[in-house]
Formats: sequence, structure tokens, C-alpha cells
Amino acid sequence: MERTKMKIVADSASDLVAMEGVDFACVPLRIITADREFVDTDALNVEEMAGYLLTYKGKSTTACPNVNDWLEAFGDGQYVFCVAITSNLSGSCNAAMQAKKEYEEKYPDRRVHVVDSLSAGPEERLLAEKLRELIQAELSFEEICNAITEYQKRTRLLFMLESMKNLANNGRVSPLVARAAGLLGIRLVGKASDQGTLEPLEKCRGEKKALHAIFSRMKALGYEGGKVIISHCRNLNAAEQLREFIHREFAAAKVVIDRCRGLCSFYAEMGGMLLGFEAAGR
Ligand code: X90
Repeated sequence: MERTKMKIVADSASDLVAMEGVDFACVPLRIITADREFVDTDALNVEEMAGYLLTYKGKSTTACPNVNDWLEAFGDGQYVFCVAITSNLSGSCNAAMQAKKEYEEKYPDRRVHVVDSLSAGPEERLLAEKLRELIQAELSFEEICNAITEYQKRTRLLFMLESMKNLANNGRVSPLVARAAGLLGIRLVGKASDQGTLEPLEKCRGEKKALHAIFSRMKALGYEGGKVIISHCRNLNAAEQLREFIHREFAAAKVVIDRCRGLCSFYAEMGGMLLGFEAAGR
């Protein structure tokens, strides 16, 4: 019997440009300034963009993929799993839902499942990587839908930000919250709320304190040595220190460090870090 064709499609807020061992496509978000537009594909030079944004003083914004972008990425996938950035901060997930509707109407024998990550970056990536595992285990479409819903109950996202200027300027956090992160030397530690919004937790003076805060928050949120993915925006040092904290207490923990792609770099800004992790399953 021919294996059913399954495909994973994630938006670029997942920081994923490619996935090995599975049919995969990424739909890019865009970063737009008065004189340039950056499409968040694997061809984007993220370093160059970050450098340009540092000196650029005008207005900047982002745009989510539209219905056609998602449809195109579905290709001819028979069973498609989408992972989208939180529907509470972006229209990406809505566009994916609309694309699902049109796709299933046009091809009655095909199915699409949209996962609203209620998060961004590395938590999206955790979800995509779990989907790959489930596909490789040759579960059915329905089984995978149920399993990913269960898995999502124990994935979490924490972040550390030095600036929330771009988040505030684009209406993704209140100016009041953003002001705290803008103070010199202050790192704001927060988490993705259950509603998929940014929830500030602590204002920390200096990075070292922020990293300690993150690690104790991880444990308070149920971390017991599961998989961790850290995405940083030009802050490898912080990511490596956090990995060290984790490994000191959980020697066998799988910790992946990677760079933010375009969308997350724009919002997390220089020095920012996001981490997705698995909490214990109980
Ligand atoms: O549709 C668009 O234009 C994209 C808007 C995205 C806005 C939010 C991006 C957040 C990126 C910042 C820190 C962690 C966020 C936690 C999410 C719940 C990363």
C-alpha cells in the first residue's frame, strides 16, 4: 500500500526554514519599512536585515501570509498539518484556516489540520517537530490531530527581551509593558499566556539575573528535563549560559540552540531570546 502523503507547513515565525525527513514548506511573513521589504524565507540574510534595522529610524511593520500563500504551500499534500503563530497577535492562523476551508472544498479527499500555536518561535518548532515524529510513526490523520492537541498542553514558551519597541509600535503589547523593557540594563522575562499573548513575569536587572529567573520559571512551569529549543537574536552567549543551567540539573536534557529568523528577530530585537520547552506530562 502506498504511504499517505503527509505534509507539514509552518509559517516563518517558527524560525524553521527546512525540515529533514518529511515533506515540509514554510510560508514567510514579511518585514516592511519605508524603503525595503524583507521576505522571511531561507534566502533572507537575517544579519543584514538586523544591521539595517539598527540604523533605520522610520516606521516599520510586518505582514502575515495570506490565504494564497498557505494554499500554495499545501502543494498537493493529501494530509497537511499547519503550524501558525498565535492567532491573538497575527492574522497568519486565520489565513491558514481559510486556506484549509478552500482546499478541502476543492479536494474532498484531502484534509488540513491547523494548529494555532498560541505562541511563536521555538514553541511552534516543538510542535512541528512533534508532528514529524507522529508522521514518521505512521499514525493516521485523526490520530496525529489528537496527539498534537495533547502534546500542545505541555509545551510552553518563555522569552527574555531587552526592547519591546517594535512590539509596542505595532500594537502587539501595551506601551506600558514596553516601557519597562526599554529601561537601560533591564531584561523583561515573560511567557506566552494561555490566550497566546505576551505576559510579562519579571523585570530583571542584568542578563545573569534574567537567566536565573528564566530557569526557575521553567521549573515552576513544570520543566523536568524535556526537550528545549532556544532561539536567540544575536545572543548566543545567553543561550549557551541557559543551556549550561539546564544541563547542570538535567544532564540528559536535549537542548537545541538556533538563531531567530526574520520575523522573530524583528520583534525579539537585538539580544532577545525565546525558548520553547516540554513540561512533564501529567
Ligand atoms: O501578522 C504579523 O504581522 C505578525 C505579528 C507578530 C507579532 C508578535 C511576534 C512575537 C515574536 C516575541 C516574543 C515572544 C512572543 C510570545 C507570543 C505569545 C516574538
